[in-house]
Amino acid sequence: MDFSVLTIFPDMFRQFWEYGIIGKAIEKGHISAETINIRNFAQGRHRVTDDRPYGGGCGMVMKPEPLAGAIREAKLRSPLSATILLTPQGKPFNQETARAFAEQDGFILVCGRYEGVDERVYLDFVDHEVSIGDYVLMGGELAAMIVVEAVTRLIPGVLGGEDSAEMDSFSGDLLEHAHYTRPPGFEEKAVPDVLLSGNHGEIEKWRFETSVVRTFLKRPDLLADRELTRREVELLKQWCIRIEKIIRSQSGRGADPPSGSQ
Ligand code: 6GU
Repeated sequence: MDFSVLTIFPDMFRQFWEYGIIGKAIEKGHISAETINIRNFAQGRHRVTDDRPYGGGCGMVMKPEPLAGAIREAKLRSPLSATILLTPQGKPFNQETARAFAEQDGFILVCGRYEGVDERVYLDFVDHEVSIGDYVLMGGELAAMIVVEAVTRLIPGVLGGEDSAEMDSFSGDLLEHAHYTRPPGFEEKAVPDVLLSGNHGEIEKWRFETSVVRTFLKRPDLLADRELTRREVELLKQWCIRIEKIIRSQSGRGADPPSGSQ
């Protein structure tokens, strides 16, 4: 997988490419990474990369020539890579996108800055627009790092444990189960007995249960948006029965709200 990042702030990526698992992935040849400075493709003594918008208004626009030059250079080096513009107007990036991206040859990640890039670059040089969420950043650099991380960890061999990527939050459309490590007691809170029991069947059951319940409590939308497995439905039913029992045993209790309140 080849990543080329096009940015006017290449220094932001220096540490990023060296850091932890990304650094190892480069060392082991799972990914290649290069940062191309858009400014190197700008003209004139000052190598200006932005200009005022036609039609007026505030903010600046990224000039088309330096961007086009940088993209052409990146494409020469990695002809099979798709060109992605990081922008809040893009398609929302999620785990499904990350999985699809992990199957590709490579990406040229164009980091926009200022109010945006000249429309002609977008029309002629960009294959996909990607956003990392519904909020506005000052540029695409952090978004590009997020895409690189999410995709790289899915490439076979990048993570240590064979199944560590598979077991993560979202891989199975459920949030991950609760985790504990030593010490067994921490500030009066103990590790659940089942995890110390050595009973792998019971541990798996407990993990599945915490996984489904957490998903229900924290991200009910993840359950509502897909077909549940029989096991998941069964588990939620059991919880419903338990909750109903509590409600029934308590229904005679509790003060009525004051009259007039909603
Ligand atoms: Cl990809 N870029 C910028 N500038 N802002 C964003 C974004 C990207 N995704 C969400 N907000």
